[in-house]
Amino acid sequence: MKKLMHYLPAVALLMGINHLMAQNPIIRNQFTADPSARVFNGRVYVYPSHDIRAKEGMGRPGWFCMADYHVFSSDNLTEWTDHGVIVSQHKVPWVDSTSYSMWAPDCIFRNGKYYFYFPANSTKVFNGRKMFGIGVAIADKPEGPYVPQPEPIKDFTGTKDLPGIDPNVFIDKNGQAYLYWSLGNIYVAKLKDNMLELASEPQVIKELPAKGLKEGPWMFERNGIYYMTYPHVENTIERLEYAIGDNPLGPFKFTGVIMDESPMNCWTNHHSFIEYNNQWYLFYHQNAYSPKFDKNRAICIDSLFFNADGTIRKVIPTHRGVGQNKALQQVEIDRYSFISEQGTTVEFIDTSYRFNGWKTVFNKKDAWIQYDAVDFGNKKVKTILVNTRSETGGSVQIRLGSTSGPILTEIAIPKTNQWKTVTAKVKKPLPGVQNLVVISTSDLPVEIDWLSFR
Ligand code: FUB
Repeated sequence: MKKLMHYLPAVALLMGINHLMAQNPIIRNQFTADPSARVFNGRVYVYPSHDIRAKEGMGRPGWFCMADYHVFSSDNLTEWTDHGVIVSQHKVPWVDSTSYSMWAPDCIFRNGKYYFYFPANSTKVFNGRKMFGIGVAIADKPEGPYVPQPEPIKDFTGTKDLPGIDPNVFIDKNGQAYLYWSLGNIYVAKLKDNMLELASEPQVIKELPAKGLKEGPWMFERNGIYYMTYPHVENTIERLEYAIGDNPLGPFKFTGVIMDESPMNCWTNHHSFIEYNNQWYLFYHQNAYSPKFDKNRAICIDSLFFNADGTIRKVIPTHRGVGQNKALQQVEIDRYSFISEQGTTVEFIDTSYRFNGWKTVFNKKDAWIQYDAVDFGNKKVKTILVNTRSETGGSVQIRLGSTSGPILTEIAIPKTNQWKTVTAKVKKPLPGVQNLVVISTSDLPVEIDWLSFR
């Protein structure tokens, strides 16, 4: 069974099935990091880095290891399509194809073309270290195929490669494009209309906190305010901060923290913002599938809100993430909205293959977990399916809305060492979008992987 689960993603890809369900993390069959999200033609596209497990001979041991980029898209932020590899270190002429250094990218649309910007090590040296250059690959469609330019972006003299990582491109309302990047600090320069050459001398964005690494810039404009947002090491690891100004080149004023340091101690964070269907979202990463090695990360989304004065309300990372979960699909309650203080834990199903996800473990009577926004549509469901395991047997109750909401069903969980899908009748037909609460009704330990409705 375990072996089969290992191969399922590969089998699915071979069969052309590459739709991924999601809460947080949103991509659940591979490591992803540094999400740059864009809305193109009414659809959300995410261009992340692609962390992989390093093996002998693959770059620097114990460090980031990235050989290529995938792009993912969705129209509901819940179901994601993996469009596969769009750029690989083996197919860009200037990239050192042994470096596994394809770090945080970005993509932007201009004059009928999609420009994908990515940093990677070239074979050159800068300040005594392997040099990071910034490349561009161009496509007619957001998902590619992308054709890499033969050379990385040059500096303003046009003679030397521009050193830098974490490119981010912003096009202002007047059509002027700007390239932001980092190299300890954050830099900006105007781009020519061809999107491939600098149109101004690079300048450092000086007004950001002087101490501590700053990287991963993401610029956006809202209601005339220009937001320079970036991860910064204020203490020991990165947190997301922002500064505002009234011009893409600044000056900016440090304004606040968007997201605190990772509760999982992931040293990096890296983010982007989109507004989609009248809601703002923050894309970021954590090390959810790799708690002990924070160079294997996983991208997440949470909703983001502005105050009336344009300041950003701090975003608390959640498991539930965003979007509705269709009731006929699997509802992974371990990606909960709320959880009881005692008696409920969330654990990996298989620590030797963490992409199998998590399970909810109830150990106490009245322990509960709440999962919000399950969409029943017009379907009058009659049955609930619960994928469960319990060495003792036990029982759970499903309620609507809250721990004291109407009881939908009570389920006897049989004694079983193996995962088993148990079914029960649902008492009331459920229209629309509902919040579900699962409550243990005995002190006997019960594990639940997912539930679903028919
Ligand atoms: O993913 C590699 C590097 O880690 C990125 O370029 C940085 O922004 C940080 O997330």
